[in-house]
Amino acid sequence: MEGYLNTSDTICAQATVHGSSAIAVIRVSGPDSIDVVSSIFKPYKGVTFSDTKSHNLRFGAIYKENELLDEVVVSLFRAPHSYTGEDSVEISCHGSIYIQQEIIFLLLSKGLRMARPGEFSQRAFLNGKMDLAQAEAVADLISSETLASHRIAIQQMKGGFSKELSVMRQSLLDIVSLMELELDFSEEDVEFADRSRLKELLEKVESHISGLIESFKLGNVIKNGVPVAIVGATNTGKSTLLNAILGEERAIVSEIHGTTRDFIEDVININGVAFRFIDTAGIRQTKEAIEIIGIERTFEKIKSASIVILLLDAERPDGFEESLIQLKSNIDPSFQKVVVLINKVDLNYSEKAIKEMMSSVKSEAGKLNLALYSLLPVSAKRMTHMDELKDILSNAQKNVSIGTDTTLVTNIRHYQALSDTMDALLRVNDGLDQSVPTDLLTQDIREALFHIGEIVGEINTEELLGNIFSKFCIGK
Ligand SMILES: Nc1nc2c(ncn2[C@@H]2O[C@H](COP(=O)(O)OP(=O)(O)OP(=O)(O)O)[C@@H](O)[C@H]2O)c(=O)[nH]1
Ligand SMILES: [Mg+2]
Repeated sequence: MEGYLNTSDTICAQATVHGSSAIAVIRVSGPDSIDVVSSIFKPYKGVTFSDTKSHNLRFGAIYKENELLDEVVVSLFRAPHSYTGEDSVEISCHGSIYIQQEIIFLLLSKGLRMARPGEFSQRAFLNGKMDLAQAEAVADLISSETLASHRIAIQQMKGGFSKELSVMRQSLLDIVSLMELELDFSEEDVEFADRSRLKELLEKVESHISGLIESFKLGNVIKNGVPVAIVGATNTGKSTLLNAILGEERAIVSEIHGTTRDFIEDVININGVAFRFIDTAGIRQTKEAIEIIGIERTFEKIKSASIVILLLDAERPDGFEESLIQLKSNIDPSFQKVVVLINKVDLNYSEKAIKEMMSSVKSEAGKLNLALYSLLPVSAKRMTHMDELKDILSNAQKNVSIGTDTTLVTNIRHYQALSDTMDALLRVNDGLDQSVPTDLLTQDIREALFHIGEIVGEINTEELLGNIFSKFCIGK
């Protein structure tokens, strides 16, 4: 991670994906950007490149040993009015792999250095163009694949989250400065800060922070996909269902019981929300060591799912009860929804027979006091009712369709820092109740401030920065 705080040299990297494309962009940033690009690029008309005004485009040629390498368009941004806050240049060349490589080689031969992953954004952070939470949102924005995750990232990148944090930070600073004033006058035994007023202010901040901590559940789900576990006895058609939903042969299907040993997962987008489907090992009594591990994992996957799809086999109605009992004892109805599917109804069942199966499931669930979000007969093999199933899932996650100004915490680092902030504030709360001396209380508030500061990067270490920015792609 060495050198993550060093911004004195000039870096370059390809900003577009590797491989051939119509156009590719090569990015250069740092004090020598303009001089170095001037030495390899000649505009066709007008002033030399180094005399170009900021935010202008120039059309011209790049030569390699007097041979035309490419005709390119080059944009120039002078410090501090650029993404990184430094002098920056972007070369748009034709996207052949050869041209891209040769331009990079030319730049390196003039003394530039290849950028590390995320180094452009990291420089933007170090030059005060954005805070750490915003810089992290840039990475989230690039990797967001659904409307919901896009919205969260945009909101955070525009500074919505940072603003909320700064309001809370200010409240805490107000509180702590009142208390510290009190300490200065401690001999005179005055209380500038009315204790009940302090408590009120603290509680306001606490409820805000606990809201943000709570939002992580949803935020995480949006970022990584709503986890949907497909569970049931062996051979009920779980893997067939996964394949039907994904529209590809992702999991092995066979008539042998216990085919799926380890869970398999994949993400698809349903109405703008990512769902992560997890096919699990079928549940049955077994002595087979590997299968036992697989079944243990099934139970773990049930625990972390937002939605659990229980698959029942129409051919084996005698197994319905046991499956429902097992499910009931493994879910938490306060946050998990259960969708029960009766599978294989393509096997010549009359409508009456299907209805009977449905009502028997309903009555079993009723006896167990197990709330079913939905109950649906399907054929995974024939892919019937798949659109209906997707609508059911989509509705079950309605609250995931978030507005444009909602703040959701999606980053585990932020979640951790908020939890640490909360712990410190709760200590202050207890301290106020127990009339703990003011200087100890202020210490805990200072600690809370420290953890909030960690999120936006007011407190940073080289190691932390290296850790965050190394997860970016090169060129960003
Ligand atoms: N007729 C019919 N057969 C199905 C249907 N869905 C699955 N099957 C068959 O049922 C058998 C088991 O399917 P799988 O998808 O492997 O079942 P599973 O639940 O993943 O089984 P395990 O991984 O062993 O727990 C296969 O022979 C499938 O072709 C269906 O809707 N109709
Ligand atoms: Mg399977």
